[in-house]
Amino acid sequence: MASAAATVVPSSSSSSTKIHHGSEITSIKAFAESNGSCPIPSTYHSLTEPRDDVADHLAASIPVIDFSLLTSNDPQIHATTVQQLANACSQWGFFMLTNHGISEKLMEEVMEKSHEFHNLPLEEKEEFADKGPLTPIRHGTSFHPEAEKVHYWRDYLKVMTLPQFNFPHKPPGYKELGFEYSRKIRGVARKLLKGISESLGLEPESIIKSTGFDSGLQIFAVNLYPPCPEPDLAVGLPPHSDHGLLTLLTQNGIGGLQVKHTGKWVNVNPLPNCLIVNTGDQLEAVSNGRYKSVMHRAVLNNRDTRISLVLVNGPDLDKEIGPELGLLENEDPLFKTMKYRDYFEIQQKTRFAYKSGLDEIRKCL
Ligand SMILES: O=C(O)CCC(=O)C(=O)O
Repeated sequence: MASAAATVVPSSSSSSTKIHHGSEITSIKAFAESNGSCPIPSTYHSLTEPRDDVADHLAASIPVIDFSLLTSNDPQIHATTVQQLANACSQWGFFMLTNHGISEKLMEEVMEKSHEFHNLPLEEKEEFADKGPLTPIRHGTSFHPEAEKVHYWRDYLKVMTLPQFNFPHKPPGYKELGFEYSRKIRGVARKLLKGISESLGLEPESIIKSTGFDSGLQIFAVNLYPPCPEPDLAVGLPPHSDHGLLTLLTQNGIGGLQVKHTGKWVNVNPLPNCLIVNTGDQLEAVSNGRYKSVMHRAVLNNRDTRISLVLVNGPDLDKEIGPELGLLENEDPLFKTMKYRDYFEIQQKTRFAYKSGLDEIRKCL
């Protein structure tokens, strides 16, 4: 199908001057609403591997971890669940977490307010325009439009919610809900990290202490993927891994997340009210490669707006992170030790370059 040029300004949009900045589209939501079912700009032809080339028979094998069993006082139940966690992290780097204790009501309310945020007029969101990776609150589109060859069909809000809490002051009530959700997610991530430490044969608090987790980073991302008239050409987010220790994700009931497993893409069909968890680059480094930071991507559809809430939980930005010493008694370190802040910067640059930031700290043995 023929494609429109990126510079086409949609005629039906009352705020068309805001949708574009120079030749760049500054909101894919606003653009999609005005573009209707017309062909998408060729600069959005960002899908490199077919979206339908998925191994659907593997979808039902995505591990499920019951959080209430992991935190059980019964030592046998706890130990069995720690073993399940070990298998999930080593074989998939990805699992669904049920019975996590965060209420469905809170999750729905945060989702609703997140949608309201993205629905604010563009002028209202201008004050949050992205000014760089460690800016506390940033709103933008794609990933880094000025630096990209191709763009991604996504608008985002990214907020640094830890170590200090930041959040947009609108729409009313969003900040309070964001705070509650951020802290609840952090609590779940902390308990998961204890289980993961144990699953590696370490003391439960080992990773929390060595990574400075209690003064660590949390980034709260709200991704919005509008319906795309040509979902076989564009992608919401290309294959990438996450920079932190653990990412906890939920979505608004619309599918699109795919995870790479044994070289194949697998659709993630979440169980009701679960959290989707993936291990990040820092956990791969800390575990000395036992728990791989898994590649995932977001594909699109032509009917529904998809929203995902993605909370990346990382170490203290000023902490030197490397393989846990307790794991190095009988093996060499596979990764160099590096400050998380420095790693984060490298990772942001290499993120979508079809290689992992981990390649930069992998040791050549
Ligand atoms: O929206 C999704 O399902 C994936 C989001 C993601 O991978 C990210 O924000 O890094």
